[in-house]
Amino acid sequence: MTPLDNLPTPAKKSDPKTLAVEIIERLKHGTGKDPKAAKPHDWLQAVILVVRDRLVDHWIEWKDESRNEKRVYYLSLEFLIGRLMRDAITNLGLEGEINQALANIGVDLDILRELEPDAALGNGGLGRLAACFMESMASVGIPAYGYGIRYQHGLFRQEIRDGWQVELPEMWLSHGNPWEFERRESAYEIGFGGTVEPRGHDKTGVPTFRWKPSERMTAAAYDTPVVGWKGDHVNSLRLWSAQPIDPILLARFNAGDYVGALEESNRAETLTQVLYPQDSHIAGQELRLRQEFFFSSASLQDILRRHGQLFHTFDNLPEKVAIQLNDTHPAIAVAEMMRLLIDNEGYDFARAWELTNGTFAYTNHTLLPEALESWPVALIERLLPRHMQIIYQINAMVLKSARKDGLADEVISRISLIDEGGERRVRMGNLAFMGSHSVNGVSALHSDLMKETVFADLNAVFPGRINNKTNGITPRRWLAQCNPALLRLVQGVVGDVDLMAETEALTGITGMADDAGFQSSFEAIKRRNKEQLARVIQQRMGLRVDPGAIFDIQIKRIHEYKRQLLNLIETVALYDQIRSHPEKDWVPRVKIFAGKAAPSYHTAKLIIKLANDIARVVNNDPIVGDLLKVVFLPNYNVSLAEVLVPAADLSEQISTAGMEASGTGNMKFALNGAVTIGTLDGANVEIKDLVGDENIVIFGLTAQEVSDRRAIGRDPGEIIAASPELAQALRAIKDGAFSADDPSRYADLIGGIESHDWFMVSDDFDSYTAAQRRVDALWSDRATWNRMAILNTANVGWFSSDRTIRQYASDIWGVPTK
Ligand code: 26V
Repeated sequence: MTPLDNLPTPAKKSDPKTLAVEIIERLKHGTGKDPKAAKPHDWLQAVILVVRDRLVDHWIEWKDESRNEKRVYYLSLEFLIGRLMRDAITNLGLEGEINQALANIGVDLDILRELEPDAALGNGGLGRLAACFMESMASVGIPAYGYGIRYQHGLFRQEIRDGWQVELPEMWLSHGNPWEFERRESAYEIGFGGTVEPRGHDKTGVPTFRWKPSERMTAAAYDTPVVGWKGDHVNSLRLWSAQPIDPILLARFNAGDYVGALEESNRAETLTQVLYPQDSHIAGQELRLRQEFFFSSASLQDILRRHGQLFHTFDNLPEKVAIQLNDTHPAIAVAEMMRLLIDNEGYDFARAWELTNGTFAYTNHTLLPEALESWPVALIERLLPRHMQIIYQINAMVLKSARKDGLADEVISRISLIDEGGERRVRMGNLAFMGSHSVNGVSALHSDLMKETVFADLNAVFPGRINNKTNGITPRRWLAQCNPALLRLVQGVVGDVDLMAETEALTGITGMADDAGFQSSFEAIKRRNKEQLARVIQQRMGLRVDPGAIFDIQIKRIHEYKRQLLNLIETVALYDQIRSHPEKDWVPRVKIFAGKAAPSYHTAKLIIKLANDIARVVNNDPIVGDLLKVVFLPNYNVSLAEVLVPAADLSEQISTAGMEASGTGNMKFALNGAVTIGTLDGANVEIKDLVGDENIVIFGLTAQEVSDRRAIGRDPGEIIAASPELAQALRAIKDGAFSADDPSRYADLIGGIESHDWFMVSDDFDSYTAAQRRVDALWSDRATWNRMAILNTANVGWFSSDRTIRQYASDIWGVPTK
């Protein structure tokens, strides 16, 4: 009992009047502003601080309550969290009260919302998944920490100038960040370089070592509270920022070397300056490896410190700690954990390996060979010499046992941690795999392909280690917040069930799928969401689109395997046909695209230019009018997705089969009543199983057919010759019909399709256009379309990330959920 235990800590009241008084109070005393002169940004700051106060009470309580329970640590280089205010307000159930409070003061919450910066600390699917998981872990009551990097600059801001992508720095911290708490007490030293020195021998006579880094810096913690549904549990997202140990090297300063005195300081701060914007290609920069080690080491030191304080031993680490690696980006943590246990805690190698392996689990998010991480042995040796030693030792142990089991030399060389073909490199996927007791894929198809392709050999050596955890999305953000009218409508039907906690109860609307009244309400909500999007398009692009048309949306990173090009070529073919027969009874469409291209990915940037070129020509053609419009919305991010997803009629999920690990946008669209046009790839397969064949439009080659065709080899020229529509569209693009200012702009892009077409655009083209015409026919019968849309919403509650997290909790982490 301390004197503090007797202090009353009354929970804060949250009626509109109290809230209004506190908001004004915060404005005055927290930001030093006169309410009469306050700007919207000041009000935003004040509202966030008041909401945050309410979170903090739950946060402290929850930390205390879950002290001795097993904790989950989610290590990810990306957390694409977007805006946080609405999340906190809905999950605390304060929406009505805050609205009322602000109305009394004469401030509009919707205006404030738009001012909150969108935290883009991630590239795409992998980062957004980490954000949904954080929210779900809090919602199902798992004591969890997310660990990542507090980038000064998140993913670049995209502008479109003359149709080309231009990258500008993203400045999410420029107005400060009211959500975070700097934890000065949680700072750790991180080393790089230097030497490994022998120290002596352990009890059994094994030599011991100590790493003496030549370069050192500090990792400083910043915590953001993550509140779960209903506000019962609040977890932490802990992001690390690099800081110099000595801000100024005094000796050099005094010697007159003012710039040199700051060298170390600048070097440290550079480390967490910026998120790497590639999501599909390893460029192999040293700074990236430094980021990976920096945040892995800081996180592990933090985890071990907390564990040591509670239990005074690490013998029980796997019983109390689960560490999930989000892809291989934190894979170096496997070697760092070994170093900390052996060099700092005195464990022998075998026991340290047991503890490490029992604690770690690894999620793979892509099979693309160019995205599989590996680092030159020479680089790791220079930056992390002790870790390189440990990696060799792990490798020796695993390969020795594989040899004993009679594995062939080719197999041994494929599972080795060292890739010996050319410059020697460390395979981070293999390190993560060996160091983990569980390795999972993110959709049923992807997990099967893992076993058949990249991890086939490791799967044979460690049978049963690979498992599947199909991705999910949080229904709080992706239904309640982005589409409150739809939630109200379905809630009215399912009655007294908490759809945000039991999202599968959405099946309760199945019986209404053919009900004319329900259909018309459902359609009316979609219509209003489309009108809202039309306003955004009007404001940002100065383009008027007809909300009565099919809103056909493809939003995701721009990548050849995602095949925005297939969609664009089909758009050209359709345009051509409308022009030839404008009198026919066409179904009006608005084709909407958004997404960023990696700055160094030239083909992806050219695809953006093509979309804009096609848009310019099509949108200004009076023959076509409202029958077809093409829109490329700049600067796709989480906030824009929240407007686009509820406004879609048709969801484009058209990757080359076998290449999209899961997709999560596909789930968001289906939940909001869009029909999917898609290939049998990633989680599309599971969407089809849930909604039924008649409520999804599937086309194209299967993953098996794609791999067979690639093995046999085929001539895209022949395929194109057999499809007059495709040939005509390709010719138009290639000959400059959309690029009169530079007629040969697309010659190479189209040439690539004609010659090798790795992503099988031509193979799937006819099947895709036929599927699009099926969509037209289905749309023309409104009752049929509405039925399909309703049955999508009804049947995809299973994709709640609460379900995914419960599966991780029971199958991998061994932690209870509520
Ligand atoms: C790779 C790299 C390479 C170095 C620079 C930065 C960087 C960032 C990310 C990646 C890996 C990208 C993998 C990825 O995002 N996979 C996506 O994961 C989603 C969530 O599981 C899944 O839905 C998508 O299908 C999958 O493409």
